[in-house]
Amino acid sequence: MIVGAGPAGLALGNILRAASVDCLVLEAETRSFVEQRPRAGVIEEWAVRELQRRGLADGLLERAQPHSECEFRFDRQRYRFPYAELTGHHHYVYPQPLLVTDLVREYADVRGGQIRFGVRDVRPHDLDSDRPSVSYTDPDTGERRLVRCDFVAGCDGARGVTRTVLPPGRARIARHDYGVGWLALLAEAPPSSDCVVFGVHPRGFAGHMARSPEVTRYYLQCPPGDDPEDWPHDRVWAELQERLAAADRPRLTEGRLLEKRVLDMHDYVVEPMVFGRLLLAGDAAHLTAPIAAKGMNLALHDAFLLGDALVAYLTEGDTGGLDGYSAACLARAWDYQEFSQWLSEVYHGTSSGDACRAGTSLARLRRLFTSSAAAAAFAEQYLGKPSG
Ligand code: RFL
Repeated sequence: MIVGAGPAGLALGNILRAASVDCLVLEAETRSFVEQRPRAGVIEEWAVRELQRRGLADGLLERAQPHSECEFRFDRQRYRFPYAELTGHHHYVYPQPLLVTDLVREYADVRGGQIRFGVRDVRPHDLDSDRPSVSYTDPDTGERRLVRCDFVAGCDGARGVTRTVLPPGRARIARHDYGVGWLALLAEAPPSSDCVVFGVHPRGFAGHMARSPEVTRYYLQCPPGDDPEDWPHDRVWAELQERLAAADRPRLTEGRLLEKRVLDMHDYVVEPMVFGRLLLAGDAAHLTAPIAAKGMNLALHDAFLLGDALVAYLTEGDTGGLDGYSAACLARAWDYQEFSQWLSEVYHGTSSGDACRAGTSLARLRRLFTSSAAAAAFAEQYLGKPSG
């Protein structure tokens, strides 16, 4: 049983179906909602290769743009960082709704996986037994249904139910608050640069990320808890123009704002990720603020490991993958969180109001362009670790 049809749950379902393992995905939202929910865009190359190896990357490879550089802007100057030249690897930009659409279609329409959309009040039961179950309210009849299974995969994201049923004392939830907010914007405007741009500015961080030839994601640092309504169109574009300004570049191409929400930047990690027959994966187990664009990549990493581990156990009785699942996922989750916290200081230090933080965060940034060792280390973490 898989709770949640995001990248983690759907990648997992596809891996199980490829091995003819029966599974049911329960999703609280409708199919069209999950296929349109805008979120991530940056996928690491190792994740693309893993999706490809599992027959899940046809749409992505056809439509995603490979990226090879990013750009930092500060003091109205531009600093290109050629990570592909340093590592031989790329980032791919493929909007999360497109990936989710591909994964739903492959799971439900091609591999014959069962999926119920719009379910209510999902409740896992008997997780400490060999035969757990999940109950839910059927959206068509309003009746409660109970499904028994071998395992429950909790892939229901940051606001899901599976993490909340952990008995007290069985899990440690570590949390880190960055003390900043990001206004996450989607603009109906073509990208204004051929690569991802990070604006490090005394007024706060700003980011530019292409999503498609017509749509661009922007971020503006703001106080946590800010009301998106306090950010009307003109104010948003004035701040973006200021924080992303570069002396040798034209102004950003402006456009209608399609999405505007404030994210309070925080991370958490649940340790361990396994409780009896409940296996957490993706944002349900660890949230990484989108500072380093890592969350969906981690969700896919968990799904690959969990899928292989469940297939090995259910088809051959091999417990090795399941035994090592939590530790292997947590090692990468912590590694990515450390990078996210490091990068956060680069982005937010200059606007912290603390002269020491401002000075050291700019020193961090300059080091990337003056030390080949620092550049190589950054490129490796920015692109993420290959699988394994
Ligand atoms: P998801 O995608 O949240 O999917 C969970 C699914 O579970 C459903 N659900 C339930 N279903 C049944 N019963 C319940 N009680 C349920 N409760 C919830 C939900 O409806 C949903 O369909 O989790 P998953 O699969 O773990 O995937 C995680 C990623 O979605 C997330 O980490 C990324 O979006 C984070 N992220 C980024 N990650 C990257 O790797 N690269 C990026 O460029 C990137 N950009 C971003 C991001 C996240 C953002 N936001 C909105 C926080 C940009 C933004 C703005």
